[in-house]
Amino acid sequence: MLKPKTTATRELVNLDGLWRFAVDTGDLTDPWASTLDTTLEAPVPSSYNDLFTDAKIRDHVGWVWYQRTVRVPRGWAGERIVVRLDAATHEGVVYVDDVEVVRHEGGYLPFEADITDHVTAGAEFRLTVGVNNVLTPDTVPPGLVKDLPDGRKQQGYMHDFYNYSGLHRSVWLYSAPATRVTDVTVVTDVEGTTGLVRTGVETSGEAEVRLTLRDEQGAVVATGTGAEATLEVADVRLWQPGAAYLYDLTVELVDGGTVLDAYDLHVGVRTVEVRGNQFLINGEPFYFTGFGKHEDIAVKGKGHDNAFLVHDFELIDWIGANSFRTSHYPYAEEVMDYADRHGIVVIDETSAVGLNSRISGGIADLMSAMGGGGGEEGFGPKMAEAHRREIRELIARDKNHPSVVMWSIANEPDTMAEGTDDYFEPLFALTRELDPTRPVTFVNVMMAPPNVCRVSKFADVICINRYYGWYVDTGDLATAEVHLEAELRGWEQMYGKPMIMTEYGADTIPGFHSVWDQPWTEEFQANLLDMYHRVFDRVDAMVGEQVWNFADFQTSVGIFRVDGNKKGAFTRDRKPKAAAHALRKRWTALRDGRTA
Ligand code: BDP
Repeated sequence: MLKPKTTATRELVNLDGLWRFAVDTGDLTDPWASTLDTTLEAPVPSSYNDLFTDAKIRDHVGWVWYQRTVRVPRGWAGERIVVRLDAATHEGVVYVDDVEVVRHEGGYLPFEADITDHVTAGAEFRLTVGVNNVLTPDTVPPGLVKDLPDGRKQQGYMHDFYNYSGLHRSVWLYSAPATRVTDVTVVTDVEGTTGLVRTGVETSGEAEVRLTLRDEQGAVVATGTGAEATLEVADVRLWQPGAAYLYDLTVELVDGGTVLDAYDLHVGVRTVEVRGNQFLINGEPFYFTGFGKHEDIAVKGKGHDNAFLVHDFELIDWIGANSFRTSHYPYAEEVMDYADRHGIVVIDETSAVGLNSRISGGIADLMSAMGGGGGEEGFGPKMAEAHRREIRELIARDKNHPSVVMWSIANEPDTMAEGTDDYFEPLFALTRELDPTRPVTFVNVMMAPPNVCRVSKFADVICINRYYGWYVDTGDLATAEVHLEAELRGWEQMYGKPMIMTEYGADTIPGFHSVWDQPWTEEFQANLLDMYHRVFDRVDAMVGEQVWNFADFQTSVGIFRVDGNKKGAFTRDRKPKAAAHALRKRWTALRDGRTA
């Protein structure tokens, strides 16, 4: 799915700002049919949960409504007019005046509707968006709504981050010609010093496809024609981790000398390959350093914020990291574009998190209460359908990002139970069919070691999350070290594939200190990470380390969490803990080819 852009033939209006906002407690009839009866306003983009002081809004389960008036630019007569939402978490419905124009499930991926027939250039219309935050046994991620005795509803879920809701990303109105580019797929390869840029272009009508590739100075380096083409770039400059280089591809639809539509996109020429127990980028072994992240900040929750975007990438650079995983859902497209421009490598993950009934007592109870899909009985057909949709839409959105080097189709699902291999095998096949160029993985949970996990055999790279020294062997780093090394060697022997530790870490309260290995102290976090690094350095198949987490983040309440998860190397407001300085020492040395 193409990102909306201003081009020679397309115009774009951003609809962010303060919208009228109302919580649907059952007393609203057709909230789209007239001006919302409310005094509340909510910013877009932002989660709504932490904006207001009213707990009923924060904990609301169900629909909320956003509304604003939009004027269609008067110059758009004769153009197709499209409304595009970058995300509505978890389900969105859009009305133009009284007409429903699109409905979409999945909280972290974009959707749009052609509204040309419902609006007039130069005139205003009422844009109303409903957002539903309910998670059920059939949604991805799954959850369960409980009816409490006092009549309230409570959303339960299995994942360890707060169920922030709302319009988390931008809303756009754009114009495009009737005959237009509807999709572009770019796959790159390298032969000697020549870069190959293979393009596939889909259109909404008949027209000649013309392609022009320019370098960063604007010089044309290759041209081509046709729906399928291969552009050859002599003396190609590769997109490299830490040294991004982006060419500009312009796709034009031409009819008798007239340019009907033009669409521009960045192209990074690079290759990705798994060979033996190595992960190769541009034919060179690559070692991932970095984090599992979250989209999570104070007040805005999961609302996209460009200041935090820039600051987070600055801190990633400061600490010497080269990568992150979009744990546990697709991130805003601005993030992916920024990673492309700055040479940061991304493991791109779907929102399939919490497909596991076995983590912690409360969660197991919740899941057994759920029954059916996602529960102990296995992963139901409706969940599989939602999961397939998540994979399809993620790849459709992110396939052209050079920063994305691998797809992760789930985080810590149950892969121990019978039938989980039957559930996952077709999902791996689907991912490979949609994108034969990138390795595919999922992230394995601690309860499914090598001889137990039924799904790792499908993965190109073994990605595991381990908490030796924290959830097990708590505070005993010597024992943790023995257990960790034994397990890694088990994986290495059984699979012979490259391995990435996609999560390891310890909750840490900044300002807590000790001379002993005391969990929750800054020293303990640093010592625990250090112990993992010693082990990684001894195991050949290790190709990466991503600490859990980049920063502290909000979770649902529970006795395991103190105002959220505190495993960040940085606090929620991005102040470094002692571990951040220790990581910086190791990762800048690795980056610069020194020993720490
Ligand atoms: C893993 C999950 C992650 C949690 C982390 C933790 O993948 O989302 O936040 O553990 O417990 O199970 O901190």
